[in-house]
Amino acid sequence: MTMITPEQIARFQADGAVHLPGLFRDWVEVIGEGIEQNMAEPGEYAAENTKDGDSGRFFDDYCNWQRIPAFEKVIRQSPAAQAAAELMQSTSAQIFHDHVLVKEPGTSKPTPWHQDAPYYFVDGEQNLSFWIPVDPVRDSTLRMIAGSHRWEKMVLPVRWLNEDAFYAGEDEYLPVPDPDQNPDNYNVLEWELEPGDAVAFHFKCVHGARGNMNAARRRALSLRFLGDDARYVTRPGRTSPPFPGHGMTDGEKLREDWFPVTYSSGGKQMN
Ligand SMILES: O=C(O)CCC(=O)C(=O)O
Repeated sequence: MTMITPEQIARFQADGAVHLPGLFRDWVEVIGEGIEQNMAEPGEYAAENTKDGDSGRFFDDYCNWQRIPAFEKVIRQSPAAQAAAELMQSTSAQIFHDHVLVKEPGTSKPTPWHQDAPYYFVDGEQNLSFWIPVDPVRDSTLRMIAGSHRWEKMVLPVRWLNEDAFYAGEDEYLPVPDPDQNPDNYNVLEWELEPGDAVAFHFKCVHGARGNMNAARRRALSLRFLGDDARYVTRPGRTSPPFPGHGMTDGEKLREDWFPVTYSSGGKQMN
């Protein structure tokens, strides 16, 4: 049985992003548990993304699914992997990593506009992230530039805290766009979301988010998947996440002992 409609696949392929109402409806509690465990026991990459003068708290952390059972359960047992394969038009889905992003009430810090692809050592067109909130989300929702996954050049990746360049060689990249200053130049997609909805988006789709100046938390889990054509590619510096000691070289498929294939269209979820 398919999980995703032909219309949703067409939207994802055309815009680089699509809203999937209720896809993780039955997983909100489990994801919420995982986020709480992650925040209580942060990993080595956990970061606080506010500086002096910013209000609130913007916490993020990634690559914890092997030690947080709730995340492993969502990755292996929820609709995520099959839905990812269908949207990517791939015969398989391989987990790349989990990413927790929490903006506490009154957080002024926006998430800078960026593409995920340049931070990653992954090349190819079959990839996606699901951004899954476990709180109702209104103006602090994810914002996507429709069609940016087809731009010829990648956008300069920046560090979230100071917004300075992530790699040397700035000229290789497009400058970071500012759709709010130039609204006529960009088609920005954004959706009000309920807990358990998801936005699926391509690694090259430019996205960002406002701060969370509301009275309620904005907790989200991103799950990132790779399809058949994903290959290792060297970037100009240490990637994010870095996965030290991975030992892969250009053109290789990502090693399955670190990045398991969790769905294959031989029909099944592979636990
Ligand atoms: O949660 C956010 O504010 C940003 C999320 C994001 O950039 C991502 O999931 O790739």
